[in-house]
Amino acid sequence: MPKASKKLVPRKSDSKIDKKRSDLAPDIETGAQEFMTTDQGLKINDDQNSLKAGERGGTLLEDFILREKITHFDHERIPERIVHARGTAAHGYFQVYKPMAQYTKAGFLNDPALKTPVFVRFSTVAGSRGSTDLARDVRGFSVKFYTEEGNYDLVGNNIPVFFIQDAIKFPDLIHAVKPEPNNEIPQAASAHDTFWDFISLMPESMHMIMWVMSDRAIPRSLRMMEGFGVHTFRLINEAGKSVFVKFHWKPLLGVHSVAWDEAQIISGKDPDFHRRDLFDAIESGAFPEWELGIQVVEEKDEHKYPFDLLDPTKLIPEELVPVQRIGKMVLNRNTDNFFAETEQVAFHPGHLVPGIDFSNDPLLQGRLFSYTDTQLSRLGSPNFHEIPINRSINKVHNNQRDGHMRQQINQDVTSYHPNSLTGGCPFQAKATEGGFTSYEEKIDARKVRARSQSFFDHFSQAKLFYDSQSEAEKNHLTNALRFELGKVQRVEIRQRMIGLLSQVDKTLAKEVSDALGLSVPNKPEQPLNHSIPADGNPAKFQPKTKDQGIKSSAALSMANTLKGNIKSRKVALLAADGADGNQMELMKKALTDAGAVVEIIAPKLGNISTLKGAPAAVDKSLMTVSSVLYDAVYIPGGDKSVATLGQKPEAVEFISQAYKHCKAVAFEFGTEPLIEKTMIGEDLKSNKNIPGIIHPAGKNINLVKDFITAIGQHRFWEREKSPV
Ligand code: HDE
Repeated sequence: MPKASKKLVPRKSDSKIDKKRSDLAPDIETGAQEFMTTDQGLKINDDQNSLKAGERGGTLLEDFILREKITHFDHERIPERIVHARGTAAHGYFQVYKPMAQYTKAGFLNDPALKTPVFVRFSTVAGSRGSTDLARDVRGFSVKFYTEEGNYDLVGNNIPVFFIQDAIKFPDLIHAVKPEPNNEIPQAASAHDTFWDFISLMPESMHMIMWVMSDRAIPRSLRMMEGFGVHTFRLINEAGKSVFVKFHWKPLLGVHSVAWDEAQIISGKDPDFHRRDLFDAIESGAFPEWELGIQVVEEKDEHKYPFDLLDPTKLIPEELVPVQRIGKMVLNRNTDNFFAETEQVAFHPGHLVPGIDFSNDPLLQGRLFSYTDTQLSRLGSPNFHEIPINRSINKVHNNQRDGHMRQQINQDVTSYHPNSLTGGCPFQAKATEGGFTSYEEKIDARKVRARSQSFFDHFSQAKLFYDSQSEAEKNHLTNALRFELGKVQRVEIRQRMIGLLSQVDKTLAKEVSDALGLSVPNKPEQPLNHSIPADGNPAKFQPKTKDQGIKSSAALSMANTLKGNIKSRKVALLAADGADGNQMELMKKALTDAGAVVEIIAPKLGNISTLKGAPAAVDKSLMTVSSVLYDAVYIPGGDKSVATLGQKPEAVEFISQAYKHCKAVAFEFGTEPLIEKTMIGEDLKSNKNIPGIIHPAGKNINLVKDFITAIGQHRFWEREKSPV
């Protein structure tokens, strides 16, 4: 029998939140027991054989160990999230730069010395749990702040607006985008008839459509995307004064995306691309960081803008209200157990702390019902707040009792309030003691099912977004629409979409319609009859256009994002036996010193013998990777290596594809026989100075330095060739 050593499984963090959690957690969560036991703690002697009537006999019903194990296995799955099922998450902390007392009394936004623990879950919306990370989709960006005043959840997206204006339309939107009900096709994709049928009848979605057809919907990394609270919220200060606020997360690595062709290839080569990227970056110590930004609007200015602050299909242009960066979030610890943490975490926009409150955005108001409701069916019990990842670090005291899987053992005889038997405990807290009080908004209204006339400008901000894009971004957006609508089978849906697009931008509509073999209608069919109530007055539902005050907004284009930083960028070093070891080492060191991750890729695993220098260990073989998994490619010299790679179609394609996807590629003297076989070779014949292609025959070349600068530019979209 093996000797048991009673060693504790080390925990990766001793953060305050973990300490508080492990106080409450049963022993089993620490993994402290080394012997295998049943769920009742009985040590197991044989986990290899079930109990049988004789060695070759039937299995006995008596085998409680077998039954316990199989029963548990049979019930391992819980319903996946109805939306945002595919996700990944990490731990970290948030720290405010300076007290924000002027706007809010929230404790975690007032103490710069305080590191508030956070748990952040990123997700796609439409696909199932096992779907690809690189689907064209909105990304969820949910942050749970474990504050000393209770949990605060900021449950946002990487796009600042939404498809619809009222929560009552959410099930329709999601039914339309999910796989079609007859054959469950397609998975994690909006490019199908039911989605575009709905959208073509829903003009309020046009602003959001511009965003999801842009490259924002195919991020390079979860670490390189913005986050938005979407709705307008309120901040409330100690004196009870309220301001309106929009929340932003600004990534310190800048906002970057992949190409659509690349996204589709990644989905096959590595469907876990984003999940792996986040996990690897955190494991390697390249902790992702975002700054929290706020746009503040005084109550008196509520009606000052050409859009309604309560309309979730509108953003506040940063030129009108600048974003103040008020603090930083760092993700520094991966999950230990995906199910226990990422799957069981339960976010809810209604998890609030004093100093923050809701606005009347009708989409937000509907969400306030939905999230607890969904946790009840997903996690199966009103006690989901007791699951470790959902526990508040502030101790919970109330008269809620019992229910499925209750963990807390309440010892009081009272479970009601008021009581005298336990001295009135637990007590209500005054506002001055941290008790939550809702903002006393003045209301004097009729009870109506209606939408404000201020919500009916469906095209102006869609146009503002489109007009703010760079040429390359506009091309990508146009091609995304060509792709999506090209997959739509019914011509009338495509035609209706062209009608809607023509109200955003005539050139856009024309370019999309050309690729679809259609023409732009002179007067677009008004699809509004479908989107008004049965007794509604159609005149009231016509879109209205309002001047947005600005023609374009720099903040809306990724072309203006932070560039230059190559921290955690992945570079493929393509080599074979006989490669120049000195060049490899020099380049690898320079890139690694600048924070990049370099992987040596060769025809097979093991070591390659180099021309000069020590043998180099191969990280990946050409069979298992592809250039879409890297940000840049470098090819050292060495005749034998160059000749070997030249004979491998995978190597030639690797380089061509990196070039096609507009990435930085660098190669040394003597690599010409290989490069000539790639797409680069052909183009170099007419132009020696292709942007992002770094080679000794280029102008004033410092290969290492120029390669690093080029990687920092992310992509050279000007190299792109139109697919149509
Ligand atoms: Fe959600 N949403 N949502 N949503 N949402 C859910 O809650 C819902 C909306 C968002 O990482 C569900 O726990 C309604 C906008 C994120 O666990 C569900 C409406 C925004 C996540 C739900 C919306 C979001 C969810 C499914 C229209 C951006 C993932 C599982 C009124 C501001 C949270 C769950 C996570 C998840 C309902 C619209 C963001 C069903 C009814 C707008 C990031 O409750």
